[in-house]
Amino acid sequence: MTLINNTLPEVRRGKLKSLLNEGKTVRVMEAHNGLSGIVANDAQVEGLMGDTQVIREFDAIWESSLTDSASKGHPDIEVISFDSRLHTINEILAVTNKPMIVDGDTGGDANNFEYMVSKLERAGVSAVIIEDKVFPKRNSLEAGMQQTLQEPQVFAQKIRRGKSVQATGDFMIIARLESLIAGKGLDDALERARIYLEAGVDGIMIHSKSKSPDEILQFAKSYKQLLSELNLEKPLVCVPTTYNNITEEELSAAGFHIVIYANHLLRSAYKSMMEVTKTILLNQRSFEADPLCAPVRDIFQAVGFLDIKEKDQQDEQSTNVPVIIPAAGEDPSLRPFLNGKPKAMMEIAGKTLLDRQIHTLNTGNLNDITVVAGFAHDKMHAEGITILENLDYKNGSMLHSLFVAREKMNNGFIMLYSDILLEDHITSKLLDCKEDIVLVADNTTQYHPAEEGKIQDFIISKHKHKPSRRRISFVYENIVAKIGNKIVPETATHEFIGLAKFSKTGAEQFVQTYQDCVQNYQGKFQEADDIAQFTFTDLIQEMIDRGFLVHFLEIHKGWLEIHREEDIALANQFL
Ligand code: SPV
Ligand code: MG
Repeated sequence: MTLINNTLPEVRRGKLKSLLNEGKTVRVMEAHNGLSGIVANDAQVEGLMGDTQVIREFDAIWESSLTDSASKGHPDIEVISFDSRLHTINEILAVTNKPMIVDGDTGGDANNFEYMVSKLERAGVSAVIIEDKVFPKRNSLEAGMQQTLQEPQVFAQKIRRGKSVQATGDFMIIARLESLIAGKGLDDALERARIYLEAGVDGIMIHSKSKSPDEILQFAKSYKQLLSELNLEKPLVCVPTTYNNITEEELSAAGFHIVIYANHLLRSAYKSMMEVTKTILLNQRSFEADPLCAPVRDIFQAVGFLDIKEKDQQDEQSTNVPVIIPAAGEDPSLRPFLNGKPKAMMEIAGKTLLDRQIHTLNTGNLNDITVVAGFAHDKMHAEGITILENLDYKNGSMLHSLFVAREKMNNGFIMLYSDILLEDHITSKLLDCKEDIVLVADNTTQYHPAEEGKIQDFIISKHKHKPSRRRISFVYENIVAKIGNKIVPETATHEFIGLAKFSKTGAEQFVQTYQDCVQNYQGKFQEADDIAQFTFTDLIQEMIDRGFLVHFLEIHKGWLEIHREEDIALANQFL
């Protein structure tokens, strides 16, 4: 259980009324257990409206009878006991802090309903909605289902009894009209609305299973008149499951105050579970299903396990992520300057390239550094690092050198190309990134043409930050869509600078994909003419193609690649 969202019943209960009093159209998402409660509670999109930062999220949680029953494998016919429902309700309340509206079905008889109101209010629930059908009700969405409505006066008495046991002014009892579901028409719905309002109900929900919103819009119009006739202000609720083309804005304009997305988390979870089970059955392993699943770490994050880990590790410096520098290849273009030494040993302003890299990494508390040497490996040296050897460096790419340090990848790692000089702030920004795979990417390519004759690892980002016609332009995650050195420079949004971070999960995904490619593929692979020479960027592209998320950390300058004679001059001057 995550304690982040924990709140007391008395703090939560009145939140729904407050939102309605503020004039907000309350957006509600269904939940059917603790985890879906966390999703409904915490889901957010961020954006900009003009210059103002906007966060959009759900305002409240719907504890649905359909999804609570279905998640227990039962039909929605009031066969799940109220105690069992209450157990789910408490499970969700324990890990959320937004107001909850409970689907009370018919509420049972008036005595049952009194207990329901009392227990829900005590738990911190903000509202219960009961429907005017006869117990045991049938779910409203299935066409051709026999639906029996309760006598309106009997239902009104149940409302009065519920209101009479309420202990605070915070709690709301909302009556749900099933006239349209039962084919009784608009007049019946309006007549019932009048009777329930006169009985003291706190709001009305009009339900419909029509594909078109016309009937509920018509009802909303008449409801406004009814309220002004009765001199009342009571919120109107809708559940746009079947008529889902209409927007919240349109519903709000029509007079609705609460919009409930009643079953979407359960339906999406079910669809995904079916897809994953079939994928595993077809492949007789789970590898192919992995991109369809959230990384275990995301679940850990959601339920607060990572907070526990952080607390457990408070005294430990978690910054000691291993760094692997593959430095085995020879760079023929710089041969005249190297005197037979590896490029990492080239002196720049009186210090070797490698020593400069080590200094930058140590400044960021990164002290576990492994260099993979190959060409002139006996000439590779530096204080306080591990040197491994890839003696077969001529027959593979830098990726194969990286995998010589496979042992260092187990708990996550950073990879740094051996010919990159960095400003210190870049590594600390990278360490702050929480995503599983993060490449550091320079956006200078968007402003300057690519340099003639230089091989560059280009990136095309998934979201191009194009000016949008929407009123709110959303802040997109930095996700890599394409990577490689054969990308047409004009289409690139960024350049990969040769620095990347992998979390434990990211490293597992990276290693598994590498091993699968090496074992099962032959010939041309991504941009490589032969899988034997496939590169780091080829492997990253393969992971993207398989559905893994690769993020990038955007930077603008602050790094230098030593690849040509003029780079050395520039670095000497710079340092
Ligand atoms: C529920 O979510 O359980 C509801 C809404 O009552 S509906 O399924 O549309 O009847
Ligand atoms: Mg229901």
